Amino acid sequence: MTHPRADADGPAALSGAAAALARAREHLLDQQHAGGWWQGELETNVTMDAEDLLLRQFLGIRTEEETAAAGRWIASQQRADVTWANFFGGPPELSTTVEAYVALRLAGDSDADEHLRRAQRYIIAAGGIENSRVFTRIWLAMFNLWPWSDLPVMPPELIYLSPRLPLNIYDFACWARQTVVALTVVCAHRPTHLLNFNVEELMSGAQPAPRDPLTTWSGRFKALDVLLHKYERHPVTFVRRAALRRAEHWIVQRQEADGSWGGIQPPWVYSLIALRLQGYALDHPVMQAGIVGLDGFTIEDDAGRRLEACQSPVWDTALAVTALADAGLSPDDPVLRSASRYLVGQEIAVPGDWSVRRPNLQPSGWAFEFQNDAYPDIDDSAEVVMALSRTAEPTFDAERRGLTWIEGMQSRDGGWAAFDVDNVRTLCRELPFCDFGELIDPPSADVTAHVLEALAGRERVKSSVERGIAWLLSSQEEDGSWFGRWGANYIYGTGAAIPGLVAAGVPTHHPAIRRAVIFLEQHQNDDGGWGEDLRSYRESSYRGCGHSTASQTGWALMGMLAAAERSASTDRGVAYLVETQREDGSWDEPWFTGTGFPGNFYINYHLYRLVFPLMALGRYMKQGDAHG
Ligand code: R01
Repeated sequence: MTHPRADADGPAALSGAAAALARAREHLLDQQHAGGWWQGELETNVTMDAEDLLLRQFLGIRTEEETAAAGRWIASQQRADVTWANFFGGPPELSTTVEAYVALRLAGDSDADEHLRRAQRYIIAAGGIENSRVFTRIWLAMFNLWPWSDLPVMPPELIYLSPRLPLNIYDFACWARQTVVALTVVCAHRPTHLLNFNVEELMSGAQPAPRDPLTTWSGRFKALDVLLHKYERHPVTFVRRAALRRAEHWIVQRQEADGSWGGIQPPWVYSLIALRLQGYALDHPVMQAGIVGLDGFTIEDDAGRRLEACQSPVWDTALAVTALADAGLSPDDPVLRSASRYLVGQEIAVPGDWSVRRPNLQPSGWAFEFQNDAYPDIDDSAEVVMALSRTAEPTFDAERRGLTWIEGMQSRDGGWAAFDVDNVRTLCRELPFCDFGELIDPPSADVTAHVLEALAGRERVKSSVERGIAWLLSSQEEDGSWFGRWGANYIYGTGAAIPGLVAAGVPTHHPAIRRAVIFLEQHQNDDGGWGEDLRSYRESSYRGCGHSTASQTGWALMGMLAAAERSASTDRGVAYLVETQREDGSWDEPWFTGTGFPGNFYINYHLYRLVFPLMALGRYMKQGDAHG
């Protein structure tokens, strides 16, 4: 089969686009599961696989077979520069490399092996274990490879802080909250399991950085940490025991039906360890469900054994429905109907942690994952409601409940965050314990834009939409773009904001929309595509710049098309998609275009390379038809 070549403009571009669209549509249709859903692999980094081996070692359930398969995968991810990174093409990551190194030692590799000796040299040059993140050092401490006394203290008594007080657990974003509560239990127990090797060779001897002055929060918390260390030597035992029991119950109450916690790996593994330390036997039903559940997040193929940090069937299904509807499937098509029934069945009917701030709001909403009731998120809920409205299934009641929940989850400032309202207290970030990822969940442009799009054209409370529009307009960047919190990066934010604003009634000639179009046009690559390097989260010179990818080209095109932009630029963008499409109808995309935490945790959603180009091609074709 040959690729039809699209000319830069005119009917040839349209016919090339039509053929590409048909091929992509077939490919996506082929991937639907019998239950009506789609699920693309969710690729992150090898800390998942290293920590899985360490978890199994800790629980005493590690098998030779699993170890060998995980070891093969981890070794296959070591790059030519002997380090491990957190994303394709990314810089060496010290903590990830330390964890991969320890896992390979566990898998039987010797510190004298060439690949580990060279990794060791990098680790030392990068500051050694001393310079690695707190999580990494906690894992090492659990195996007596790092002193517990050299870790910041996070006491389980934290669970007693009232939701009104700063630093209470509900000030943390849900992903950090579940991780932190479990880790306070682990750290209170200070377990030390012995291994038959040590990693002295990874110590650089570096001294900790000097404390910040007491005029800063970070300095004050470090001073407090010194006091907490003294307390840890003689914690008042009945208070400590009661706090541990309370944290234990808090954890147990939040286990999901699939055995996970929050459907994500970090709280899952730390909760299992915490409960084991609280005396839960391996055959306790909670432990059993948790351990067996991990199998559902494990992928085993020729490349080895690896774990997904989380799974995205609800998200992928909503996006697939929208893409197929854009690609011309009839609302009545059985494919869309079965997907719609799947999504309706996933609606959440019970309160969750979000209810702490919204006690009177009726439960509804959708989560990212198969079996996650405690943490519906606003982004998924918006995408699901939009998908449901594209099918002929009678889903009006679910849509209405979902929209009411979404509306009720608007933050005070008018924007929408992923999981919570008004989760904006930045103080958490200053805790010495919390050197990982993002700690809070403030409103973001991408989620707010998706919500505006979902609310558009419905009988809604007008003030809610107007405040959302105002929030989005005020968060536009100087250069006309929007920051992408959950996708990389300004191309994702801008590709979401324009359709959201336009759907909400902002005219396409509005100056904000014009500036956004100019941003996109100015960042189109010579090959016609768009791409944005993840370094854009740290260095402004990378904003909107990077190797073209299919998903990012899709986002940019959807932004342009929503702005009613039919120009040489959109034609060239479509031609890029046509020319780079694989014969099987999908696209290659080794680059990570999903964001977990800006700056250090990224996701390659394997379905993104297909659904977003398909949406863009579908919308392009529709506009072509409309223009005759
Ligand atoms: C993690 C971690 O592994 C992780 C995994 C997944 C997420 C959160 C929200 C959504 C839903 C998807 C994934 N949408 C808002 C996004 C849509 C694209 C977050 C984190 C790593 C370290 C720690 C995630 Br600490 C905690 C969790």
